Amino acid sequence: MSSTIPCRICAGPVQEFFDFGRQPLSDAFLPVDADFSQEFFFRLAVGVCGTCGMVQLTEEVPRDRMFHEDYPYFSSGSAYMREHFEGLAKRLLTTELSGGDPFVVELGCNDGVMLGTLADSGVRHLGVEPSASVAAVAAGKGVRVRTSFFEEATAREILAEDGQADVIYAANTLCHIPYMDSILAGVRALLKPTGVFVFEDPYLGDIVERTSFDQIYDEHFFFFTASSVREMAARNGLELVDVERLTVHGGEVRYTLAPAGQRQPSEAVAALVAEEKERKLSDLTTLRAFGENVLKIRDDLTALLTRLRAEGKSVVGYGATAKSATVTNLCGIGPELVPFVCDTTPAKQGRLTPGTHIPVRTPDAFSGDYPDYALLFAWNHAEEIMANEQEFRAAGGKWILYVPEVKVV
Ligand code: DWN
Ligand code: SAH
Ligand code: ZN
Repeated sequence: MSSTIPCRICAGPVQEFFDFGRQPLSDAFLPVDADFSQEFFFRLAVGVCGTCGMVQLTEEVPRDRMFHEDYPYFSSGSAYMREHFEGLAKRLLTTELSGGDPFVVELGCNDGVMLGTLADSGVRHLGVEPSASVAAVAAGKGVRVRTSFFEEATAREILAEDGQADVIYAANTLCHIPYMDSILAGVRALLKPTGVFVFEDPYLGDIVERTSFDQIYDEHFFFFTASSVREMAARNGLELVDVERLTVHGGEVRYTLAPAGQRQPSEAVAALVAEEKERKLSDLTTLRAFGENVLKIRDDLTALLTRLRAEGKSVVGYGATAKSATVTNLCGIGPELVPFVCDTTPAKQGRLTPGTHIPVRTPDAFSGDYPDYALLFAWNHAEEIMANEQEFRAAGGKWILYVPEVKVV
């Protein structure tokens, strides 16, 4: 626990503060006849850099193991998220993309949930998306997409073909990329001097406040704060010029970076940096206390599920999220406690959850014969899901939540 590894941003010493132990790839849903002895595991642990304050994983999973032609997360699966991205696209059209012949590049455009709106409005755009499964869906929506990983070389190729961009955008993608030097060099090369790099990702401030520890899994390498992003930008010729807190995915921040010296940083930047300092957000004591809270949730959740099983109650999982891999594997929740998880994604249905091998079934399996309890793994979509599942409540069903603490509602 006490050894340090070099920070992926500044090479300073990263001190580990929580070890989740052996974990599988969060989106590697297995066929029922898979050879389990071949399943890939790694040690999931998080640390904080003593120099730049960036919170990050201490072990890196090779990117091709996670993002490939079978990647099963399709962003358009939530109506609420579709609205969120449509709203942003429309806002960009009246702001950063309102000049003559604007050009926008999105990293990790997935199934075109955001770019679809911009494509419909005829804006020059390009999505860069390594996972062919989701990129194909984007292309089907009329989105121009390039099936590759964004990095410096990709940026230079795009620059040669399309010229500089007014906006480079990434949602829930930048935090997935350990090789940040290459990304930011690419952004610098591809962005117009007047352009902006906008990205939104889960916010460490919310993760710590709500103990939403399941945001920590293989794909999420960095856990940003305004302070660490400001530092990261400054080391790479960029400047953090705006921050906006978002409620999606349990709490995120949308960061706006511009080439250094081009734009005046907003007051929101200084305010959020000051708040983080006041909270001692990146201090080891704060982060170790977060770790203690994680252990409490683990113990409470396993105790609750064990008691419900002893009482003969039925419990079903709701939403085969990537996040749930961390929960089920940390708590040791397998099919004996939760016999199946329902999920709307065809690519996950009929498969088994990574590491814990819980069958994933269609939502019909849930509504056909309501269980006594539903363990809400997709807690970040609680509002949308609970609104759609009012019959479950009417039938006497109860939801189990574990963020910010274990409770039955
Ligand atoms: O960062 C990431 C986020 C954006 O998406 C990726 N690394 C992977 C993925 O994480 P996740 O799987 O934890 O995301 P969600 O959005 O919480 O996943 C929701 C899951 O629940 C999907 O599999 C779809 C499913 N679902 C459902 O069955 N019924 C979702 C909704 C809204 C529903 O009503
Ligand atoms: N923007 C979507 C997708 C998030 S999932 C949303 O907010 O819902 C993360 C996505 O990042 C995946 O589709 C994955 O294939 C993609 N990704 C991972 N590494 C990438 C890289 N180097 N360049 C571009 N996309 C990448
Ligand atoms: Zn650092």
